[in-house]
Amino acid sequence: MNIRLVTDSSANIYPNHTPSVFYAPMKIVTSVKEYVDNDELNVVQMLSDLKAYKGKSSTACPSVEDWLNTFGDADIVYGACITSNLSGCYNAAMIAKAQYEEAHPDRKVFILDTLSTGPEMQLLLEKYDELIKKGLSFDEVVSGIQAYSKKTHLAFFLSSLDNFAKNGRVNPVIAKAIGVLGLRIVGKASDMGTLEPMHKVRGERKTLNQLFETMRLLGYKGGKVCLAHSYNEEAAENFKTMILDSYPDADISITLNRGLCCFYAEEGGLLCGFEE
Ligand code: X90
Repeated sequence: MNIRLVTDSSANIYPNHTPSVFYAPMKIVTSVKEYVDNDELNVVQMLSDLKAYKGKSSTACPSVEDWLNTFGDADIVYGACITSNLSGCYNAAMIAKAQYEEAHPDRKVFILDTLSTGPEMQLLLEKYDELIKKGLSFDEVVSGIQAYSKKTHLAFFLSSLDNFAKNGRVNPVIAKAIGVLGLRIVGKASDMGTLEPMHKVRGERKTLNQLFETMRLLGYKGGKVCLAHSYNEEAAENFKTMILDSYPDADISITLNRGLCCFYAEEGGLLCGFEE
């Protein structure tokens, strides 16, 4: 039985990722160039291009065909998608699922709308792998992942909401009120799968404290954590140390955001996916 895990590039999957995951790339688009968020993308170059570029920029989700490519010829496909409340990604994946199952009636696809993104998706993909390795049936894996996804969360800090506002993915009035130089926004993915800003903070120490406080409020008690930063390894390491001070046994990993998350989380941002 050929089983595949699939996701989109907002889950920050790199070559040789364990477990093995196939991903459909998002796109970052300007009037002069289209950046495909795949293994060939030079994110540093893209960010520096975008800094110099004064025009409009936006993003686009993978096409149905991109999704079908990730399915390959698997008998069973399990997927995790960025929140359907901010992207058409889930919708495209569900069309791909319908086409795939119609063309191959003996094959099955399940796509989870994670109502989140980035490192929370990474946790979900790792859980899928665990459930598959237990030898569970399709229905058992599906109910297992649905139960687990109710116990995982995403908290973050960002240094700007500009790209969210410009792309109509957060209220521009809120974005403007927050867009003061030097301030960071600490927030969470809401239960609806939207961005919920919660606090404005100045200074790294205060930011990390507020982020930790937010995690605790959401029920964090020492479970697994995935951190994903936009070229801010230092904050990620400091935050890891802060969590370990309170929970020495916590399993904490750190990854670098790929193109899509770097575009929205902007340079310096940190995303934190964790178990309750
Ligand atoms: O379809 C598309 O064009 C992609 C749109 C993606 C929009 C959201 C990207 C989020 C990246 C930023 C911080 C966390 C926000 C959490 C909200 C659920 C990560």
